[in-house]
Amino acid sequence: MPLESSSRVVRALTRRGYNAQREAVTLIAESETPGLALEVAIDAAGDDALVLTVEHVREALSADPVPDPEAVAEADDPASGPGANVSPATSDAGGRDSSAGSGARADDPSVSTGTSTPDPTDVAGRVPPETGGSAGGDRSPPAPVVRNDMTGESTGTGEYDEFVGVFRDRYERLSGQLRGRVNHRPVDSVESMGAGADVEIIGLVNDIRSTASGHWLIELEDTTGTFPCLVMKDRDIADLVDELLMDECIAVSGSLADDSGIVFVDAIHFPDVPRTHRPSTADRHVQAALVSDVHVGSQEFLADAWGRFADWLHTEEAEHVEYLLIAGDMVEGVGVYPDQDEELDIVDIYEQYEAFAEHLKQVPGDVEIVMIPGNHDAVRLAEPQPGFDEELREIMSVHDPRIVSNPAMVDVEGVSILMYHGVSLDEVIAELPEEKASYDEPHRAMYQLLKKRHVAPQFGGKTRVAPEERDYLVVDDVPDVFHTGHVHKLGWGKYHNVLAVNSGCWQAQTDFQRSVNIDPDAGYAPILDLDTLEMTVRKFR
Ligand code: D5M
Ligand code: FE
Ligand code: ZN
Repeated sequence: MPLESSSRVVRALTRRGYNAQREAVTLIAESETPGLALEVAIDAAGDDALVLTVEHVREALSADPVPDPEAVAEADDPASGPGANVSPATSDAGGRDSSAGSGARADDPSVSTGTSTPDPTDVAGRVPPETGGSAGGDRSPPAPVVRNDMTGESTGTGEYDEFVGVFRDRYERLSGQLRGRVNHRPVDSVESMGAGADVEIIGLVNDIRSTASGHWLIELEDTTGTFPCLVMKDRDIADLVDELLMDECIAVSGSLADDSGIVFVDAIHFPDVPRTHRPSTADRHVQAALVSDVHVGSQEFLADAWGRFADWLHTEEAEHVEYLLIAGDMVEGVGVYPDQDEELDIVDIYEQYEAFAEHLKQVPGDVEIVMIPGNHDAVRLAEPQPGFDEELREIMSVHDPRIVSNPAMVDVEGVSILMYHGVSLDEVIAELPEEKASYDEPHRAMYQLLKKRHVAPQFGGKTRVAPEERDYLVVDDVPDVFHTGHVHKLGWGKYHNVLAVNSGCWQAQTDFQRSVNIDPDAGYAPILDLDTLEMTVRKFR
C-alpha cells in the first residue's frame, strides 16, 4: 500500500478526533473506496470510541461489503455516494473539533454528522464503542511495568530537614553499592587510627579544592562528619578528580597522614555499573522508538517531520515498533527561558498540550506510549518531576499514554529502560573536560551519570532538585538502556553493556541555540531492537 494513502487516512481520522490502530488504517487504505470505508468504520466505532480498531473496520466492512445506499447515503457527504471516490484527506466536512479533548467530542455537533440516529444494531455484529481509551485491539503489546514512579508520592515541602533526609537516603543507598568493595570507616573514627594506617572512606563529595601546590583536596562527608582527602597531582588518579561532581557518592582508599588529619588517596571508587552487567533482552522481535523534546507550541517545532515519523509508523517497515518512549519536553511551555515568548507559536500552555495531543493521535493506536516530563513541561521544575496532572492527562487521553515521573524505570518486554529528561547533562558537560562529556557526544555525559549511579548528583547548581524522603534520582538497579533527551543532540553508545541513547529533538534551532552555537539534531527517531539492543536511526526531516 502506498504510504501516501495510509497517511491520508491517518490525517482524516485525526481530524475527526480518532486515533487508529495500524491495521485499521491499512484495511481502510486498501479498500476499494477508502473514503467510504472510513465513513462506515467511524460510524461503527461510535462517538465514544477514542481509537479506531481493526475490529471496528473489519466488522463495518464485512457487515456491508457493498454498502447499502440507504444505510450510507445520508451518513455520507451528499456529494459522495457509494462508489464515489472520496478522498479521506479532503473529506473534511463534518470533522470533529480536533482541538477538543476527548471529553468534549461526544457533544460536538459536527461529530454526529451522518450518525444522528446511532443505533448500535444497524450494522450486524458491531462491537460496542470503546470507552476505556485504550487501544483495545488484539495486537496490543504488553503494558510496560514502571518502577520508581514518584507521581503522587511527593512528600517534600522544602524544609531544611528534608534536605538532610534526602542526603541521608542518597548516602545509605549509594554507600550500600560501594560497601562490597571497600571496608568503610566512619569518618569520626578515622582520626583515632594511627599514622600511616590504611583507611577506606565512603562519602558524599562535600568540597573539591586545589591546594597552593596544585594537589587536590576532596572533602568527603558521611553520616558522622567530614574528612579531607588529598589526591596528589602527579598520580594517575588525579585525572579522575576532573570527573567529580559535588554531592556525588564515592569511596577512597589510602593511608592516614602522620598528623592523622588527612588521608592520602591511592584509589577512587565510583558506585558504577559492573563490567559484568549482562542486559536482558526481549524474547521476540519487537522495537521501541526513543524520542524526546517535541516542543509543540514553538515556532521551530517540526510538524512535518513529526508527521512523516507518525506516517512511517503506519508502514510495514515499522510493524515491529510497538512502543514509543518520549523522554520529556512534549511542549515548548511558557516562560521557561527569558524571551522565549518571542518564539512561541501557541502562547497558551493548555493549547500547546491540545496541539501535542493532536500529533500523538497520528501515532498508531496499537503503539504503547510512555512519557516523562521535561523542563519545558507543565509540572514542577525541580527533580524528581511527577507525571502530569489530571487536566493534562485528560487532554492527552486519546492515545492513553502511560505518564510517569522524571526519572522513571520502565520495563518493556523484559528490557529495563531508565528514562530521564536530562537537565543535569548540561552541568556534566559544562564541568567535565571535553573528551569526557560534550554536546557532540551526549552519550558520554550519560556514561558519567551511570558511573555515579545518580541522574543529577549536584545540588544547588543549575539542575533544581527537590528534597523528598527518598532520593528518587539514585539509580538503584542497573538499567539495560538509559534514555535521555534535553540537549537536543543525538548520540548513543554502550557503557559496560548499558546502551545510552540521547534522542535528539523535533525542534529546529532556536535563536538562543544559534547564539551559543548549539546545532540541534532535529527530526531523528532512534529505533531500538528490544531483542538485540541494536539501534538504527531514521531521519524524517
Ligand atoms: O534545552 C535544549 C538545550 O539548549 C539544552 O542543552 C539547554 C540549552 N538551552 C536552550 N535554551 C536555553 C537558555 N535560554 N538558557 C540556557 N540554556 C538553554 P531545552 O530546555 O530542552 O529547550
Ligand atoms: Fe528540550
Ligand atoms: Zn529540556
